[in-house]
Amino acid sequence: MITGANGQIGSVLTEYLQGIYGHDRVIASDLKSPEIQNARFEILDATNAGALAAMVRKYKVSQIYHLAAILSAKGEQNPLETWHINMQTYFNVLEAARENDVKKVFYPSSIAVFGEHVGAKAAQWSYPDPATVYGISKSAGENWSNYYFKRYGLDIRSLRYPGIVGHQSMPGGGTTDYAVDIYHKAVKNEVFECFLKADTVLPMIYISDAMDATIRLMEAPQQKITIRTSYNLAGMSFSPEEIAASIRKLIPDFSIVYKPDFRQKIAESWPRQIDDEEARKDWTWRPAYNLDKMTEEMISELKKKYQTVSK
Ligand code: NAD
Ligand code: AKB
Repeated sequence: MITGANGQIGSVLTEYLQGIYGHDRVIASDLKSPEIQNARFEILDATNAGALAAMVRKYKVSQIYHLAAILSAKGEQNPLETWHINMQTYFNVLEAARENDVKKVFYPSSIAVFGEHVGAKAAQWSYPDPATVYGISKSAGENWSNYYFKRYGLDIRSLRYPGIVGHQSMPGGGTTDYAVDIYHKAVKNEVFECFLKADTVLPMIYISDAMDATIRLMEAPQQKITIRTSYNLAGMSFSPEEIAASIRKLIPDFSIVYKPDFRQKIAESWPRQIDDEEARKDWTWRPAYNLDKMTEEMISELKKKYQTVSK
């Protein structure tokens, strides 16, 4: 069962899980039906504990991928509502899992748990001092994951995703969203207005690598999972001027203008690099994509998508 399945990650993860477990064994859920329905789907507001638990019982759910959340930039518009949604939905998942014999839970954390005192490169055990309500909620969620594992033996596994870049879906209100939007503008031959400064380096990951890491983590034998808060995960790091240069290798006329807004401050509170040594060691993870390889695939896939749309 997936909560928040219509989002940037959920719409892709649903297909990955269908490929592994079978189309009918994956139950996607979100606040409203998706525009294109490719899965067994239920409308579910995950803040509703009774409805969530009823769905777990109805389908005899064995694994929950809890993606529903409000992300960093959108979260700052309404901090208390963001805290409520991010925490209440997770408590409902944890309790439904504990009471209904759910075997595994996946909790997506974020590089947003780190703050300005961490420095340029975040180690696994760097102190989390998040600057956003989103980061505070993710850090709290990590500690609750560890608590439910230790207290109740619930097998919860978690990754601190960097900004995810993919061609299949649009991002939903984060600070790293620009790194998806930029490719859409480039392929449409439009000027890209960037909300971060040219040299703002952030950790990012290509969607295929993010999915690979998620599945590797979830399929690893229990004894290989040594971290029950959340694993650091790294793909690549780049700035807006570096991604623009990578795009120009394929679309030489591409142009970008910089108009930093409130998201600049959020970006500056995050580390530029992530050390994911523990993930690499525990469940043999390696990213396959660097910036140029990701750019090639993004541009080629988006060109196909926009050609199909214009036909
Ligand atoms: P998204 O914003 O694209 O999707 C989130 C989905 O959650 C949306 O479809 C939304 O309708 C749904 N949702 C919101 N409130 C809900 C509720 N009360 N009940 C049910 N559904 C609700 O986010 P995403 O990028 O797909 O991220 C998924 C998860 O991964 C989130 O927990 C996010 O914090 C985490 N994450 C994402 C990234 C990234 O770069 N995309 C990076 C780090 C962590
Ligand atoms: C965001 O920018 O909020 C997300 C994240 C890194 O958690 N993409």
